[in-house]
Amino acid sequence: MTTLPLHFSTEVAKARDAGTPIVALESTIITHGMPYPQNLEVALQVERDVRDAGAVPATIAVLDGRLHIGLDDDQLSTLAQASGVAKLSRADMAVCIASGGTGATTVAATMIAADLAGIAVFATGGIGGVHKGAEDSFDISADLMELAQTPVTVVAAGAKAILDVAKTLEVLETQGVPVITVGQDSFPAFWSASSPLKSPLRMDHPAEIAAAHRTRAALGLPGGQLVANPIPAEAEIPAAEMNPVIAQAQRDAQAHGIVGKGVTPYLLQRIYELTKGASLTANIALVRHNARLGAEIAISLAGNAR
Ligand code: PSU
Ligand code: MN
Repeated sequence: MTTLPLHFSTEVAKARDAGTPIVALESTIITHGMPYPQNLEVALQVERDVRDAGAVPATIAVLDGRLHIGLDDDQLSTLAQASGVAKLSRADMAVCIASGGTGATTVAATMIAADLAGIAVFATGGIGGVHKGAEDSFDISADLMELAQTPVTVVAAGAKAILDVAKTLEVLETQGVPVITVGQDSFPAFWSASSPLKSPLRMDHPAEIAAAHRTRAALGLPGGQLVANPIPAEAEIPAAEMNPVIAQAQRDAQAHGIVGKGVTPYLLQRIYELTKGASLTANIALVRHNARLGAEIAISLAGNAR
């Protein structure tokens, strides 16, 4: 396995010993997604949601050069208030750890860490993907290639709707990533429950998703799967309302010359301002919903039912 020391929280270490199902959680959402103190409140709430559903949460981050699998409340609180925290994807992790830095893990980096720790399920808000205008910028998130090579099931409310979602689905298909939408035929659009795009695959029960995860491994295929869990209807913002806001945020990003790693955090922040906070309320609802489904899948995987 790994020669890198992993630093487990007391709770996660106990769960590993007891064989309790564990759900990984990312930390970029805390440091690059929401303002303090809401980010801390949400991080703690999402952890409680995983526990209430019968699993143990493992929030992942690099603190002072140590890769942590599970953070205690003090560590979460410190991270939520820290400034200048690096945003770590696959490309950045080794340098951050080697130089004793502190960084929050994106979907790609959280998958890598979860896999090192033997955690098969990870719940988050939305994955990164192909940005609009990628034909010029070449801006395609490393999250997509990670799904193709690291065997973790990622539960998200689809790809973030700030992206070119059709191109994102094309790249996932090219990379051989199963994209499984739960309970409906259309692929969800993050803040909105559905989109005009058809989901490549559909399953309706956590046990089926767990069976697909096991079967992928049995086939000897590398990589994970993307589980698209639509935001609950009562919490969604209809696409007709979101689309002009997303377009405005995109224009603002261009006008300010935002590129690279800065794009996703800028757009989410701008959309928060333009919707007067409504986007964040929806974001919180969908992350909590994904945490609960992640726990159910992890519980199914821990049992042996097929
Ligand atoms: N949620 C947020 N802000 C973010 C992200 C999520 O509120 O910045 C992150 C996720 O961690 C996702 C990443 O993996 O954006 C994708 O960024 P990029 O497109 O730079 O790969
Ligand atoms: Mn990018």
